Amino acid sequence: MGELATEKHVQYILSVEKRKDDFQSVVMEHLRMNGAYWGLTALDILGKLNIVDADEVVSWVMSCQHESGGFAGNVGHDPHILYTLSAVQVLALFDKLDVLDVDKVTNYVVGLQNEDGSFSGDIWGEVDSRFSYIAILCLSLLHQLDKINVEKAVNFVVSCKNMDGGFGCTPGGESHSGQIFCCVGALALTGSLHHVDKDLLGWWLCERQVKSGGLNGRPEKLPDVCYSWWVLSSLIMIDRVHWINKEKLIKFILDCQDTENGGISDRPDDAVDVYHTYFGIAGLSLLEYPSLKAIDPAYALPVDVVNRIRLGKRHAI
Ligand code: GRG
Ligand code: ZN
Repeated sequence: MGELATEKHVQYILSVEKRKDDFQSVVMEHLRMNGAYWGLTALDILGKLNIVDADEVVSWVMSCQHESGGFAGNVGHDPHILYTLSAVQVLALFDKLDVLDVDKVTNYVVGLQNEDGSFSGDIWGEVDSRFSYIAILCLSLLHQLDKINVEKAVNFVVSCKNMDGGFGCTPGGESHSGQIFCCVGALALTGSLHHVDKDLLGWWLCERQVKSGGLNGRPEKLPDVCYSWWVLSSLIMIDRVHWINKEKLIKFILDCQDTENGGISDRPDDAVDVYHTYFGIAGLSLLEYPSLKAIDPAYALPVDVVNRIRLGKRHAI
């Protein structure tokens, strides 16, 4: 089995950050805040975050904030809860949460909660269990979870649960590993995992492993490196990760590397991108691959960053 091409991946991530005019960057321009979270968290797991100029990143992040308190995917774009979480996560990586006007960001997130406890993604109102997770994580990182109606938020997430043990994007929506991650994460962060049938969901999730060792997102679908995050983190949160074959999954992820130019793709021999590079490295971290920082499955941030934030709260009290 090959090894993780750490140095190549570091160079690849740095090159993606710098390239502003190629096709992928143009298409991804509105997602740049997400890209920053993926790339920078990957670098941190690899132990290489210090290569990046923190002040430059922090000032770019802050230039994406709106009057409403929410953050956009890039300068001049509209705010969305997705990018607001990525902005908070990036600041957390650099230990720079203190540059935030916490009340302003909190008010933006609080304002997106609906009467039934669900969350909209922005002023246009689309509702999705993804946004419940994002709101809960964002406020947890800011120690402001008590500002929303947590009980109603949890009830909405539970209402997205299906007979197969999985979760969908809204009540009645088909179970999908990405939504399962969000719902299980939201329940973990609010101390509500008793709502999950761990054996039933664990069974559904471990059936996502296919012959090649990779994981798919739903029955009958192709395996994809990003599910090494969505599925694996969910299995860890419900304590059933020993139900999959870890060695085979490690091999699948390593087989998706571009060992010449760096980066990881969704499947062996496909083109690499920063999203799959991050989720491949994060997946390997969850699998306890050597020399990687541990990542927290619910916060989707390195464990040392999460501990620093938790400790900060204890000092504040
Ligand atoms: C902080 C890690 C983190 C996440 C923030 C945005 C978000 C919260 C979660 C997204 C969860 C999600 C829905 C992930 C799935 C993404 C994905 C690969 C969708 C593809 O779905 P299909 O149907 O592909 O196109 P399949 O694999 O089913 O064929
Ligand atoms: Zn994918």
